[in-house]
Amino acid sequence: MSDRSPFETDMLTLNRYVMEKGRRVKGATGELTQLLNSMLTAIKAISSAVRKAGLAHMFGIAGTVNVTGDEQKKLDVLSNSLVINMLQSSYSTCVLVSEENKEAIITPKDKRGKYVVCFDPLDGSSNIDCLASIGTIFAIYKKTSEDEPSEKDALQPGRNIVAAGYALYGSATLVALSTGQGVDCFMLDPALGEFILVEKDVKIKKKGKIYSLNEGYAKYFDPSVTEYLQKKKFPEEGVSPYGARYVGSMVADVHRTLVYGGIFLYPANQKSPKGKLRLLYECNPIAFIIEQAGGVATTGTEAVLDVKPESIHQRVPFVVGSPDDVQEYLSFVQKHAKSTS
Ligand code: AMP
Ligand code: P6P
Repeated sequence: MSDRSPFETDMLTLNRYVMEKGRRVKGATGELTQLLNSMLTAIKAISSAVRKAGLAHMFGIAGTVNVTGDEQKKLDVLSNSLVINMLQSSYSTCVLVSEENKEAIITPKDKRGKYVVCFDPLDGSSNIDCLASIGTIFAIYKKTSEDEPSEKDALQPGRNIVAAGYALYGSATLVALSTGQGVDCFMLDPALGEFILVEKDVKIKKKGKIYSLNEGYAKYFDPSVTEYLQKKKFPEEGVSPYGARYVGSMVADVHRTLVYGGIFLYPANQKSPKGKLRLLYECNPIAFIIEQAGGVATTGTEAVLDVKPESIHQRVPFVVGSPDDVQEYLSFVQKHAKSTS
């Protein structure tokens, strides 16, 4: 009889892993476990749809736009309804905020639970038709007020996150998940239809060799960003320049940063003074994961997780990655702030 703990068996599925973690929490009712497993079922269904999209004529636009004016692709619409239906039927949610819905979605009274979920059902949609990697991002909070559920329940700083994660639909389908005790990664085995634990307590490198941002906006960058990039491309004698990588799907760029180290930037620029990425369902969940992996996530002026949200689709400048790389970037921001004050 093996004396290895259940956590050490190789074939540890994500559902079992989540269940066993929940059972170790004194007084847990199982509601979060139910919610996480429902989210993972939605991710499996999205993964299946993404892999079949070409054959099922799911490419191409749905002929609608979302709240922030992004053209909605058919897979966007399908993914969004999959997540909403799975989460509401988990009897664990009261408020949902989706990138695809202008208003917060209030769970019907007879299905309500204590959790608020903010999610981007299919991030990187512009990459769908060219088969580049795309992802799903989510963050889970506890409702804190006694009032009737409303979008105000979602306006919590990322520090309040109970659990967050992302799915990456790349050469394989991967889930990175944290419930506050580090980051664990799971790979979908399509033959089994199960996510299998592939790496526990993932930690980001202290410093990397890759920078990642859309240099098409170089004309509009703040001087601090321009100067930082100059240093990465033309370092002092004897230091190798950084490599540049940019997929244009944040989940793919962030996961590469988690695995290889380095820095991902979507800073403010003259065209987008608040940057492009949304705080509640893109930046906060990713910042939570990266901080749990020992990295840093900043708006340039404060930690992302400390931002007090004012609206559910608010954007923030977003720079995340290896601690030494993000701190070096911040040194340029501070230098320019001093010179302009
Ligand atoms: P619950 O009663 O199931 O909603 O759980 C109450 C709290 O216990 C959650 O908000 C978490 O902080 C913790 N917890 C419950 N289940 C899990 C789990 N599967 N993994 C990690 N933490 C959990
Ligand atoms: P740009 C995808 O639409 C997304 O929201 C993120 O996944 C990605 O990082 C960013 O936008 C890409 O934006 O302006 O570089 O095309």
